[in-house]
Amino acid sequence: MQDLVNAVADMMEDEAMALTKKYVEQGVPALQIIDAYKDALSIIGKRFEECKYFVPELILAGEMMKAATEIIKPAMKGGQSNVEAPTLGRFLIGTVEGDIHDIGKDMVHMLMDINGFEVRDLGVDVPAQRFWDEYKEFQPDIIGMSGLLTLAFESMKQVADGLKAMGVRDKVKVIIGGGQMDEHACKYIGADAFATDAVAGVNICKKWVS
Ligand code: B12
Repeated sequence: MQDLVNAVADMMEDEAMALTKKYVEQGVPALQIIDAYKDALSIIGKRFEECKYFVPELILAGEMMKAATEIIKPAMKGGQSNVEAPTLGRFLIGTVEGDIHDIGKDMVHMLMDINGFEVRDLGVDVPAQRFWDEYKEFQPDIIGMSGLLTLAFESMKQVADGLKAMGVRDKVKVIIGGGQMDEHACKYIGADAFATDAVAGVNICKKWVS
């Protein structure tokens, strides 16, 4: 799907949407289409670093990804809904304070929902206090924190430290995700696991509740 990767990376929005629709209609697996977008977003990120692209291009990239998700979503759900099915567990997710990137978070939300979790999504730029309040109210089995900026580490650590101070850290699993996350960050933040890929993250969560 190099044509789709190029269309997104070169900001050809109409062409990108038309190609996305075409591939969905041809029955190309949704995750494969998402991978093409991820490849394009890496190119865009690189062009941004090289000062060939600026914030408006990042914004357009975000909008294209969101519009594509809407096109892909029905194919992923396969016309089915989890509304009647028993839930695997409760999952609380949000993009942490200081960070407004939500494309990856929304993908995790969608995949957790499709896989049978009851999901509560707090949105973006979520202060630690909201995670703690929602923990008490929603009683999730797992808390997922998303963040793409390096500064997200501190916000994530604050949430995890607060859970410890509340005496509930051993009652809830914590998973972090986003392009910058690695083993080192996971240890520093005090999370149970990290994922740089939504499918891998969902699989970890499924293992925890099984
Ligand atoms: C699109 C984009 C934006 C858009 C976001 C639109 C939106 N609605 O999200 C906008 C324009 C708003 C934006 C703003 C900024 N951005 Co920006 N952005 C990007 C870009 C190009 C793509 C991000 C993306 O959506 N990727 C695709 C998704 C699918 O990938 P993902 O988020 O990693 O998610 C996957 C996994 O990580 C995982 N995952 C994610 N979250 C979670 C959570 C859990 C629990 C789990 C299990 C898994 C998981 O699953 C997802 C699917 O597989 C990246 C470059 C890049 N290649 O990442 C830069 C990038 C992240 N941005 C960057 C920067 C610097 C900024 C700005 C500071 C720019 C500025 N000067 O204003 C601002 C920051 C605003 C803020 N306070 O947050 C830097 C960050 C550098 C750093 N180390 O901190 C990057 C890396 C670009 C670069 N190379 O310099 N950005």
